[in-house]
Amino acid sequence: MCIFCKIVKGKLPSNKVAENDSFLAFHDINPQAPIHVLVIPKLHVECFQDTAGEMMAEMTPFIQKVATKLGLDSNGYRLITNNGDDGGQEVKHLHFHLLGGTKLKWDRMVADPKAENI
Ligand code: DGP
Repeated sequence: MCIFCKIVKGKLPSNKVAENDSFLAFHDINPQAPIHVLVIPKLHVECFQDTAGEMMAEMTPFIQKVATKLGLDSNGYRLITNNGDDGGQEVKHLHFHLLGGTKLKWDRMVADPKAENI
């Protein structure tokens, strides 16, 4: 069972922000911003590429409500999902990073973008 499935089942602790029957939001253990919350489906889905559109249709309003609950809706936030190894996904259970609480920087993704053909 993956780490996030253990959190869903209460076998690992988490600092919960919100949940419903299908989704859970909890604070990231290694925050990269003043507010850094992970939003996950309770059903195990490995990554965004494997995610059904119907799930995203339900997840979108949940994420929006979490952002509002955290007071991020007016000033803005960043929503990221890392997909697969090149995307830097460490936990193979779909999750969206919801980051905010300050003006976020937008740094380069690789050391030399031109050398990487992007
Ligand atoms: P990613 O690299 O996109 O797979 O991000 C995984 C995130 O999950 C990373 O920011 C740290 C967080 N994380 C890993 N293990 C735990 C945990 O046990 N509890 C919590 N709250 N967050 C975790």
